Amino acid sequence: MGEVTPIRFSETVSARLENGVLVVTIDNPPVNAASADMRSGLLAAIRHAGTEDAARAVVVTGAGKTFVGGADIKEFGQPGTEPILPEVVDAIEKCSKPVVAAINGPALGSGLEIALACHRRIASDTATLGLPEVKLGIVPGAGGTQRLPRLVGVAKAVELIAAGRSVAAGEALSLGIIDQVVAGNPAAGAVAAARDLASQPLRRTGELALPAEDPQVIDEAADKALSRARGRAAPAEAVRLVRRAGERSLAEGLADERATFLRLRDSDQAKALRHVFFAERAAAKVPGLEGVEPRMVQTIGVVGSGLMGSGIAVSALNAGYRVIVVEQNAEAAEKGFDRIAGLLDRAIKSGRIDAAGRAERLQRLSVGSDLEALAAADLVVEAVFDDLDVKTKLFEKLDKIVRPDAILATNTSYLDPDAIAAATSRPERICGLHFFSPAQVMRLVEVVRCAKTNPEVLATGIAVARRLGKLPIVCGVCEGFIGNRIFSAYRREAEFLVEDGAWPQEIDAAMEDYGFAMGPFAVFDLAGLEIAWARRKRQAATRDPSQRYVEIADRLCEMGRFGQKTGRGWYAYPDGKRTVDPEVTAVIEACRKAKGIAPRQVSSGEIVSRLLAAMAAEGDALLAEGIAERASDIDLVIINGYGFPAHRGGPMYVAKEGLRP
Ligand code: T1G
Repeated sequence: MGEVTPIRFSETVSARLENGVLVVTIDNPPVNAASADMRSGLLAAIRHAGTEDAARAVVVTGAGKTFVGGADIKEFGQPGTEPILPEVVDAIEKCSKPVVAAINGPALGSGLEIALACHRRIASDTATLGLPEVKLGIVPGAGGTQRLPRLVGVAKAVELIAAGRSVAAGEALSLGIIDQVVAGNPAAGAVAAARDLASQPLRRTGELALPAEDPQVIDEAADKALSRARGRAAPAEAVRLVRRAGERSLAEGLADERATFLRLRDSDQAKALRHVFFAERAAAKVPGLEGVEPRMVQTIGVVGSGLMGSGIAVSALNAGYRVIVVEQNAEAAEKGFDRIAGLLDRAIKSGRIDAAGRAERLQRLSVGSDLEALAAADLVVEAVFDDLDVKTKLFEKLDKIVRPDAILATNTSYLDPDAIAAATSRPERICGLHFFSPAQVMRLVEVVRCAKTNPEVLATGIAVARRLGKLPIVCGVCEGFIGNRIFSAYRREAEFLVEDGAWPQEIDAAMEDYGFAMGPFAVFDLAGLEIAWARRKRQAATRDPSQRYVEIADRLCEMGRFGQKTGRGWYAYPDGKRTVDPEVTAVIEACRKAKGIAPRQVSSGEIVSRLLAAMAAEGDALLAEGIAERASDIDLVIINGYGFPAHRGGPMYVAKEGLRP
C-alpha cells in the first residue's frame, strides 16, 4: 500500500493519496446529498488534484452505503449558494487527470450527474443509478439530460429521464451508463483503473457524439413518455431537452437545461411533489414505535386466493418470502395456484421477471386447502370474503394453529378489526394490512393499529409492507379507515353535484383534467356499485333523516346496474367503451324532479373545488378522531390508493396552501 495522507476540503469532503491516486470521499450522512458544503468540497478536491503533482488520477466515492443520493432537497426552497453543481460537474469533466467514479451505492440525480462527468464509472453490484428529478417536478440540473443520451442514446434517455426510472447496476452496465460492475466496494478497483487511465486519452462524456438511432424509435419513446405525463410539466421538458441534445452544442444544451431546471424548481408542481417526498419520509416515523424492533418474518401465509389473496401472494413472492396460500378446498386451491402462476406469466410478458425468476418464485410457494399448513407462518394475511362472521370464525381457528408469536393480519376494508381480534385469545397480535387492488401493483397499504395491537406487531406489519415495496400508512380503527372514509365523502359530494345539475361525464372530465387518472363515476363503475349500496342499506335505519341523501345510485342498483362488470352502471359499456346512457340521464332527471331541484350549470372549477373540499373536511375529521396521525399521511393515502395527482400534493395540502383548481 502507498502513502495515506488525509486532506480535508470541507466538512463533508476529504481525500487521501493512495498509490498516486487522490481518493476523494463524500461523507454527508444520511445520503451524501450534494449540499453547498459538499459541492464546495468536491470542487476544491478536483482543483487540488489538477495542480498536485503527486496525484496522477482521482477516484470519487461515497462514505457509507450511498454514493450520492442527489441534490439536497431541503435546500430547494432557499436562495442558491455557490458553487452550483454544474460548475463542479464541469470541473470534473474538464480535469486534466482521469477521474473515476467508484459508485458504492445509489447514485441518483446529482449523484449520477457527477458520475456521468467522470471519465470512467465502476459500480458495486448493489448500486442503483437514475435521474429521478421528474418525480420532484423538475428536470436534472447539472447535465443529466445532455450527458446520459451521449451514453445510451436519445430514445433510452427519454424513457429513463421522463419516467425518473432508476436502474440496477447490471442494467446500467448493459445500457452503457457504467463501464464495470464489481461485487462489494468498488473503491479498490477504481484506484487501479484510475492509475491505468493516467497514460491514456480521457473519454469525456460531454464530448461524445450521440449514437446513431432510428428517428422513429425516438418518436415512439417520446410519445410514450408524454402520454404518461398527464398534466405534469417536468416529463415534457425532459423529453424536449433530451431530444435536442443531438441538435446543438453541449454548452447550449446545458444552458437550456439549467434555465428549465430553475424555472420548474419554483413551480407549484415541484413544491407539491417536494411535499409528497417529505410526507413519505414523515410517514415512516410512527409515534410509539421509537426503538421497537420488528419481528423476523420469513414465511407469509395468505388465506384466500381470490383477486386480493393472489395479488398479495405474488407481492410476497416478489419480495423473496416463502408463501403458504390456503383455500377452502382442493378445487379452489388449484384455481388459486393458476391465478398466481398467471400473474407471474404476465410479469414475464412485461419483462419484469424471466422464466428462471418464475420458477424460483414457484419453489417458494405452496398452495393447499389445509389451514394447519399455516403453523409454519410467521405472519398470516387473511384475504377472504368481507363478512364479519366468516372472518371471526377463521381467526378463531388461526389463533389455535399458528405459533404464539406469529402475527395475524386482516385485509378487511370495512369491517371492525377489533371485533375480529376479540375472537382470538391474543388480540395483541392482530393488526390490519389493508391492501389495494391489484395488490401486486398498488403501492399503498393501510396498516391498521387496533385497540390492542402490540407495538412490535405493528412495527412488523410496517416492515413487511415496506419489504413488499409498498408504502405503509398507519391508521386507527374506523369504518373504511383513512382511504375509504375519504372516498365515501368524495362519493357523497359527487352525487350532490349530480343532483345539483352537473352530469357524471362533466364531473369525470373536470377531475380528469385536474389530473386524476379516472373521474369518480368511472371509478365507481370500475369498482362496482354494490358494496356501497349494501353499506347504505346497512346504515339506512340509523341515518339522520335531515341529512341530504341522494337516491340516484340506489335506483341504478335496483335496475341491476352494478358497474362495468355488468356492462352498465353510471355509464353503459357497449364494446367495453365508456358511453353516456340515456337511461341514466332519465333516472337522474327523475330524481332531481322528485326532490324539486331545478338543475343548474355547475362549472368545472366548482366541481373540483367542492370535491377537494369534501375530501379535506373528512380528512380533518379523521385527524380530530385520531385515526390519521398527520395530514400528510392522508395525502399519501389518497395519492397512492385513489389516483389523486401527486403533482397537486393531495387534498390536505391543497386546502392548507389555499390552492385553486
Ligand atoms: N435531499 C435531502 N434529504 C434527503 C435526500 C435528498 N436528496 N434523499 C434522502 N434524504 C433524507 C430523507 O429525507 C431521510 O431523512 C434520510 O435522507 C434517509 O432517506 C441538480 C435537481 C438515496 C435511495 O430524488 O431515493 O439531484 O427522514 O429513508 O432508504 O439534477 O433517500 O431520516 O430525516 O429514503 O437509505 C434527486 C431521493 C434530487 C433521491 C436512500 N434525488 N432519495 O434511501 O433512506 S434532485 C432523489 C432516495 C437532483 C440535480 C437535482 C433515497 C435513497 P430523515 P431514506 P434510504
